[in-house]
Amino acid sequence: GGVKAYAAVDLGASSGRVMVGRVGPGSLELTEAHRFPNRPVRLPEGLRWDVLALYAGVLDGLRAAGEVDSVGIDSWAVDYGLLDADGALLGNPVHYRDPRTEGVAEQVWATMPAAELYAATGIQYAPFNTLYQLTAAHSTAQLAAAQRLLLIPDLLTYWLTGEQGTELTNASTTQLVDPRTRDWSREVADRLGVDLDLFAPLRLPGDPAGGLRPKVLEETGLTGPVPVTAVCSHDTASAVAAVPAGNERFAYICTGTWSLAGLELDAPVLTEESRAANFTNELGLDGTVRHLRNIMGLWLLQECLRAWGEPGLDGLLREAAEAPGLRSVVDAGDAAFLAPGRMPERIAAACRDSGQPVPRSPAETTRCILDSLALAHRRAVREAQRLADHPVDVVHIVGGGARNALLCRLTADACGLPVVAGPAEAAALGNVLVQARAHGLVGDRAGMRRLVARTQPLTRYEPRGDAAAWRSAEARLV
Ligand code: LFR
Repeated sequence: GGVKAYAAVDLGASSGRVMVGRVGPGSLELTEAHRFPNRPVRLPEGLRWDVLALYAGVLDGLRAAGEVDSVGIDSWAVDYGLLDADGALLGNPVHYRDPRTEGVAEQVWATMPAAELYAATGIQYAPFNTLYQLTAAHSTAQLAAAQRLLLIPDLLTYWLTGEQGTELTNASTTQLVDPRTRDWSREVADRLGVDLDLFAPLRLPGDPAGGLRPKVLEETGLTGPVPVTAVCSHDTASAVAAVPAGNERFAYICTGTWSLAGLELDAPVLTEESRAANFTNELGLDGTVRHLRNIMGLWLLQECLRAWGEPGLDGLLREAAEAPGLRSVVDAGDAAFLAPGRMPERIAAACRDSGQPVPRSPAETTRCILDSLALAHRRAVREAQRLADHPVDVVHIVGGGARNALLCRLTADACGLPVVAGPAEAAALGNVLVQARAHGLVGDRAGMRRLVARTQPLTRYEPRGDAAAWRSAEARLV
């Protein structure tokens, strides 16, 4: 008795899913109701998200999920849709990998230097931060016609419920929020000419976000009322909320298209050193801060697989595990790998340019990518501890990469720390748990984490002592 069902909509850069989490006293069970591709589209005007296909996927997923007690939505960060005065969407949301932001940051910094921007927002430089996207869009007809800006999860929530809001964890990735006040930074907006009236009022994870509209109930076959609950709508915030850590001495790596590696803190680290090391301070559940670095992540491998005609991953990983380790490494934090296309060639070029052997086969390239990711994980985990003066005893790997045993083992070796891998569906679990907590079913953050640790399968990897090899590989990159 007392078991409730929550639908978690979790949208990633390459696929979306609707999961159903069943939560009872001491129990937590996650099943997949529906999964659908997220295929960006190249239009003459640039790279766009097919957000109507995503919305259709959400509706299909809710129909497949059946009766639930609430719905929550999370997705990747920074991107948005614009609405006109009638509340209609103006064009397809621009993909964060669209090149429109090239060179824009320099323009912004001429008005507000990067150091001041970091001191005000705590957000690391990335070309795709919403702030730079809005600057790139400055004189477009679309922005001139826009009355409202909704971040992707807020846009889908609006279509489901008719209600508009801006969820805080995702809002922090716009680079327009002050992480100390957890409110908009008027200073940044005013100096850089961003109209904050574009944004709907802020809401917090756990806040009510309306109910499914009658037409949505009809389309999904659900019986109302079905409330929608604001969750940590930034997928990384949801994933960190579900990290099964037993105390605060942990680092996490959220692996998927990206690797987001860092710490959960009570307050932002806004030092110049932290900025220079390109660490961000994104807002999380209950006023926490994610002090982390964005690393290119499994995007490097996904793009290679696409170039190789999608060979089976399992066979490739088996061969990569046999290939010689740390032969060549590339800087997996380098924004040069951001754009899609020709990834095997770009990795080969990076090896050649740094005087290292060029990988000769898909297995060797795969090994080079995973060694490079592990090395980037090592650097991020070590630097975060130093910058935040916050020691860690264990590294938690969550997200899709938790299923990649070779990546987890190499990360344990590289960090010289035990790695606890899982859950792979951390974002969906964090989404479910915030809904469950809003409805009084689970306790505080520590209680949520205990529930994940007790109910989800986890794998532990002990580090093997080849620290010198990783140190010398690291030296090759600087
Ligand atoms: C991960 C993620 C990262 C963000 C990137 C772009 O899915 O949300 O946290 O930096 O996508 O939005």
